[in-house]
Amino acid sequence: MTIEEALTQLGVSDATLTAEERQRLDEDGYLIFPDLIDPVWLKALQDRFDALLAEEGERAGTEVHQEAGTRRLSDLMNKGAVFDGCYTHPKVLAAIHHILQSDFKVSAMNGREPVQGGGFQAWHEDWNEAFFDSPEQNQWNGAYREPDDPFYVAISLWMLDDFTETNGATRVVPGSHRWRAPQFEMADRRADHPKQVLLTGKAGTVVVMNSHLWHGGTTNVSGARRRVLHPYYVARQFAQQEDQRRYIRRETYERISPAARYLLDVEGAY
Ligand SMILES: O=C(O)CCC(=O)C(=O)O
Repeated sequence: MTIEEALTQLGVSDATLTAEERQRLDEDGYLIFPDLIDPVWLKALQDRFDALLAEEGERAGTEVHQEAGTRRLSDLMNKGAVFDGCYTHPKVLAAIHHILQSDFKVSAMNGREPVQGGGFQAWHEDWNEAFFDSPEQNQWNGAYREPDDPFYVAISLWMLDDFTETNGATRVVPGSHRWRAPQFEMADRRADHPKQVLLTGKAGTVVVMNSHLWHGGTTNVSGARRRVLHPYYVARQFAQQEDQRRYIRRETYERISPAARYLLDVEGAY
């Protein structure tokens, strides 16, 4: 299978995105789809999110990582058929393909919920620069990326609650996917940026974002719930954040389509 065949089988065509939507991705580095999740599916996603938090307790999120001040979930592709339509959604996939312009796979699918007073993150992009402070130290995934290099990572943010001014909505700097990483440009990566935008939206909204865009969670001041799912993608030649072949369960493998198996890079696992 090729990525083009997988995308076609999952319902992506040249008409899936409008010219205006492609332009937003190119210029701003992100695209907002309001009401992408219908109310029945939204409720099912919320309920499963909460059931997993209750069931997994202290170990929730450990397949990838835990983060102080937040509740996190990981390995969601193996934790309910209700999540199958998230990482395989045609609009999301069309946008991810437009960003990456190459063969790609799912890197991980995590959940994140900042608790009251928590959730703040320094400006980062989701590449090696997120974790190391100098190009010499950048070893994660083996490729230091210059601004003119291809894009390697892209993510979608599935809002399961309203994202508001006060409950820890994600902030972004439009256009910054074409810049060097924030630690090379900002003295204080916790500071406000003059061009920053807060991604507010109603529950059911999905944002697709070039993960080289400067972004970060903000503090949940109000304490209102702010659950999000993060289906996250990487250019196919690189390692996944969560090794899908290691985690894929037989029941998941048997449930999902050949195209979804290709996206997870687990073909032939069973
Ligand atoms: O959930 C968010 O607001 C963004 C999370 C994020 O950027 C991260 O965990 O790296």
